[in-house]
Amino acid sequence: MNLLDIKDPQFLKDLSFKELNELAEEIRSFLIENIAKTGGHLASNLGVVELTLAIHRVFNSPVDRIVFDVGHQSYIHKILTGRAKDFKTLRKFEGLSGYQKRKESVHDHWEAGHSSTAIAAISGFEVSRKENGEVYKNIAVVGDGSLNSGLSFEALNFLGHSGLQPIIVLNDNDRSISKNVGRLNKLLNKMRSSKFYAFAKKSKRKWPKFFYGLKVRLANTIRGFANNFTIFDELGFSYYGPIDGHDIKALIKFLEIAKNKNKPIVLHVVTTKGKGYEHSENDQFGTWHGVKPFDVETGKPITQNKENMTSWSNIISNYIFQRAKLNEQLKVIVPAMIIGSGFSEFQEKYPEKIIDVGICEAFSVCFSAALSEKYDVFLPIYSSFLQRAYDQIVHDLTRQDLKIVIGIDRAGIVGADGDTHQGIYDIAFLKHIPNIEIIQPSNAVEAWQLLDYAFNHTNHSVAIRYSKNKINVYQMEKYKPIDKPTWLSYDHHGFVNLIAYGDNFTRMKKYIDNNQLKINLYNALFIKPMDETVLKDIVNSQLTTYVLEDVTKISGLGSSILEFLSDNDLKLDLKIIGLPDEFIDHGSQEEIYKKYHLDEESIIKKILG
Ligand SMILES: Cc1ncc(C[n+]2csc(CCOP(=O)(O)OP(=O)(O)O)c2C)c(N)n1
Repeated sequence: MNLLDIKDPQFLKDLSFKELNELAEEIRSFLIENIAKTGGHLASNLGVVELTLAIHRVFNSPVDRIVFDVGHQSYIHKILTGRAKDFKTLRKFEGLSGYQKRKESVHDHWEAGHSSTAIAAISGFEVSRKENGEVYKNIAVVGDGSLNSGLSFEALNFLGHSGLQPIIVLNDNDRSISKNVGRLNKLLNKMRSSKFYAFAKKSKRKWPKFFYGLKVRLANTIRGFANNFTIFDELGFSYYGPIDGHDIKALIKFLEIAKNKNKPIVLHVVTTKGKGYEHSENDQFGTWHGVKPFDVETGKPITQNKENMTSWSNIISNYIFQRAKLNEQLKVIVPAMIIGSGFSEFQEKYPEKIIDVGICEAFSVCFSAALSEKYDVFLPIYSSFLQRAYDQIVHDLTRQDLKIVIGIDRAGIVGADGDTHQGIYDIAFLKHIPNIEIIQPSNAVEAWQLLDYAFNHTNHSVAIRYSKNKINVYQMEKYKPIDKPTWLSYDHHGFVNLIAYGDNFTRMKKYIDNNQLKINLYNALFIKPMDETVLKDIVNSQLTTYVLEDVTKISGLGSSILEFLSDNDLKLDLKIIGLPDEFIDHGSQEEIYKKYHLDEESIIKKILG
């Protein structure tokens, strides 16, 4: 069938099991072919093809509400709800989002991008459904990795005693991005290999629906007598599973049982992440979770890394690697992003010095704060995921003036993941908290200088920001120790000043140098505290001064300078160039910069007129 012709999932009701299986294979080929061109979350989607088909066969979307946790595995749902034709634009500027999006379709009732919100979301839907006397089903599809988070557990705790009828489909592939971690994972492993799974598999024989339901109930009762209740039973759910997540027939049977129950249900579905494409199915590390465009034959990325360029994450993890060689008391705490944060090699070399806590950002900060009593702690975490841990930064870390170094990765505009992942709020939500410093290098040498500062020259916690961009490894600069808040100045005999930090400083310096523009430049290595000596020089110059930042303009470095002027009764013609008070959609960094006039040409036009 032509997937591009699909308008809505109704047609699935008329397909035979054979046709459903054929459709599953067509969808797999479509996903591989398209994601090879656009990039995207390949492995997670290949794992839920049959599951998504079965859900849409049994339930009636959009009346029934299907919420995919994170939403990164909702591509099949998009295909079945009439969006296959837009896949060429997946994750591109003004194109199809990589997650569920309400403005895209009436079949998307909830939006995410961060994990572990789906069960909480359907909790809200369930209460309003019940109180408004409506008849429909709320289904949350949640991965085993996302189940680890406190937010998922808070929702399970609520729903289990609520008298509501949510259906939670636990998509258990034994993986988060990398190998899943923790005791819950062990528990699921045990359940996955239990006899009950064999029962589900054996049940391929034709059973009338009534007998089938009876058989399941009987098995559950026996399980209860044997005192073999699962954690979900204990939490107040009726648990069914494990179910073979690639057996459409078994899935449909169990989903129908779930649909007809008026109780909270957990369906434990076992899937293979990356199923049906050799490279992703055999992936042991998680490199196929989210991919850049690749060659379908070889599995190799289409664009190779430029020579001498590497990611900021690698620069930072390399420093920590060197530090670990000398420091017995170093611990790296990672909330589920070992690969993305550049710590795979570190984990191989120093397994005892690194702890992956799973998708538990709030826990990671509280835990690190307590560890800091005896250890030097480095906590790499993406800017947008750190949002989850705001209270732990205030309440547990800085209020007690404990010291860790937080590596804020993916700071600034991140591109294809869009509004849920933009790293544009961390300065705003950190800078007003006492006892934490915020720094950002603009090249590899500064990264080492600033990390040395963070570990050796301050007693407070430090957040070091770095972006998703690639940078030059061998930028030849002399290492100069930094032992206090420092801004670097570049006097170009200009009639105007520009203050920037991080990659924005680097690109503007390059542009200004190449075009020999008369703009004095300042590299604000410290966003908080600021270098007040250089700042006073800037005020004394009385030249119009621009501050450039690719974060929200509200409460960035620019507004700190305005506060400094106000506190010290100083006057300066200061203008802030940054992002407006709105969520920033997906698109390449260049496209987003252009849209918000943050590209080099627009900035210079603004400054020089
Ligand atoms: C709060 C938060 N932290 C980290 C991530 C990054 N992330 C996206 S998907 C994912 C793994 C999810 O694993 P699982 O729920 O098992 O889904 P799977 O992809 O294996 O189907 C992670 C860590 C995120 N989206 N949100």
